[in-house]
Amino acid sequence: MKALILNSGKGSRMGELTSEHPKCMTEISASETILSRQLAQLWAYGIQEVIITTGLFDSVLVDHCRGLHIPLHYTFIKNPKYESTNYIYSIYCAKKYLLDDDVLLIHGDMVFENFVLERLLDSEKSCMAVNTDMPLPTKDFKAVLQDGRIKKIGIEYFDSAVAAMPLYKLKKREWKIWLDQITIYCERNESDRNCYAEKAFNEVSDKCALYPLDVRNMLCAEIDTPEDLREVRNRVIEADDRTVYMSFSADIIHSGHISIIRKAARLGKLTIGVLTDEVVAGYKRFPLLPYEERKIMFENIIGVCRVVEQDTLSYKANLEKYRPDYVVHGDDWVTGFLKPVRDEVVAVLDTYGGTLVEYPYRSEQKYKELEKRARAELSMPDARRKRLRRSIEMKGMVTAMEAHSGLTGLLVENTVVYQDGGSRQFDAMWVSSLCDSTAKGKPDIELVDMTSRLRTIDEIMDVTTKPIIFDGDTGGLTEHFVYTVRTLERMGVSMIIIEDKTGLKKNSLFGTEVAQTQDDIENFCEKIAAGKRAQKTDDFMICARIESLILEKGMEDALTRAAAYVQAGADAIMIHSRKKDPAEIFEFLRKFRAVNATVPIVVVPTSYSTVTEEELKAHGVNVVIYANQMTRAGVPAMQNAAKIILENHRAAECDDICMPFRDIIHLIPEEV
Ligand code: SPV
Ligand code: MG
Repeated sequence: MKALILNSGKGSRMGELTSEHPKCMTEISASETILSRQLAQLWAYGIQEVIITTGLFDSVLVDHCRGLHIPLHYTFIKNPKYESTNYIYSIYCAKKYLLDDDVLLIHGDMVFENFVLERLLDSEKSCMAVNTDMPLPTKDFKAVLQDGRIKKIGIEYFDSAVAAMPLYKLKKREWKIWLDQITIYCERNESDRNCYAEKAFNEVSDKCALYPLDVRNMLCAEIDTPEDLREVRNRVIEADDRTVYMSFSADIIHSGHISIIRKAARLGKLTIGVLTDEVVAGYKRFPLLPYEERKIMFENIIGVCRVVEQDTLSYKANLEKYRPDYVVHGDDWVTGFLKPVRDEVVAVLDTYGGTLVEYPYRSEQKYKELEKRARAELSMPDARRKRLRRSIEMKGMVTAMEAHSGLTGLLVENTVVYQDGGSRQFDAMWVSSLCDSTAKGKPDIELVDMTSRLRTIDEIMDVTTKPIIFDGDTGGLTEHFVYTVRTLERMGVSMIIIEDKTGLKKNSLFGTEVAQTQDDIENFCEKIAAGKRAQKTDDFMICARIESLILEKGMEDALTRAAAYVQAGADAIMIHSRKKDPAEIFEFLRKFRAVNATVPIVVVPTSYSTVTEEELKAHGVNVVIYANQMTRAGVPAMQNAAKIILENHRAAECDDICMPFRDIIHLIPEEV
């Protein structure tokens, strides 16, 4: 793509202003002339070849260009007959430099904003800038439209016409047709060299497909008179004050981000909304870098004027606060889960006349690789282990879902719901003794040994990145427990929960229906303290689970134990209940929080399942564990499929309740 700028005219309507230099050297701001602005814009948009036709003040213009130190490649063509010819002849003089390439044809007195240039350059077709919002000018160009194409250009057309500006992008094919006609004009007789080049176009417009590009309220104007100059100067100030907003969750910056930031920055002063850690973790994955680091990273990218916090997936609050002229985004959100967010952006921009600019989304393999590496990093023991503590600090309350295999782990890892313009996913995984045992067809009585339990964890870790909370049953003998702590910590598990029971452990949901013995406080405290002494990092958490309510030992006992376990070094307390309503849990929370505001509290609302996360959070809960729903949902579904096949002597009848095989395959990520 070459740019052709026509500057042979004398600009006599400008009066004094063009007495010593050509019109294109008129200052439109303290630091810019019409020409210097055009050239800087061309350079910013990657154009390297510029052909400038000159006339009067030829050398002044050449010196001006050279003095700008913009590294463009210039060809200056002086129209020797600038006094007696029009720019049709200047184009003819430059013809040999204009063959076999797309051409951006610009009149030397055109002032436009970057977005106009960008839209011209992005156009797949040959086009001319028009303005359908502008009243038809009496003296300037109009374009006659027919079937969506431009049929005639001239100052004399008013019917079916729109205001048009001499700023064109001409694809090679159309340009050749027009240029050939210009050549015919200039070679046949002297008088045909003194008309607008558009006259030649009008004769070949049937063959030369030229489309209007509507610039509407954007700055795109010619300067013919001192009055035009005054108006354009004001509009330049306005255009240069335009603001742009983008939002980012990225923690690894790659060339795709830089490229879209560069494009956005050309449209105006760019503000970047960096999504908070909580939002990123909710809709994508846990960020490798915390918000503060990501903020600094974006602040240091050239073209970024300001970085602000965006604390929801929704842009609404920030758009209303900053009222950017443009919001820039990839076009990947036109469909999919971000569509509601996009729709809201469009609606908010509409309220004050802002514009959404979307660029084609580039999902290149190398970017996918980076994302895979980020996920691999999150799955590493050190990174994974510490993330539970960080998530609790960050969100106040986190949720964990049961997983007992690689597949259920993947479901907990990847299930996301999009709700009310936001998104939700589980923060962690719970490796339940009940479900791990059930998956192996064994009772939940500490029969499945630690080697097997660790194998389950390993299977889950192999395919996931989320933090793991391990159900350690009673923790076994203190002498054994210390080894379990070390092993789990080394593997990258974040928390072990041990319950204050002793002897043959039975599942808590049996309550007092079976014989169960609660450990004495002293013994259990010693186990906790030994575990804390054994661990090597500060990240790993030992949570003491209180069974007093399950075993109907009373609230006082539960609270006494909680205080003692915290004193012994427990990093968190789990309070369990098998009541249908959360009253006793709420009572415990109220009383415990009255004396201890900080130690995290874990709950397992299996029997009192109507309670909401919001209610639990309001009562001071920090971790909510959904302890067995994967297993309980899976078993009847599998049982049903087995029965249907037995009843029908074939599988067809159960196809409807089965996931298509294609979808099952997609659940499992493949290494490439
Ligand atoms: C488990 O999931 O194994 C638990 C929680 O320990 S509960 O089944 O409620 O006891
Ligand atoms: Mg258990």
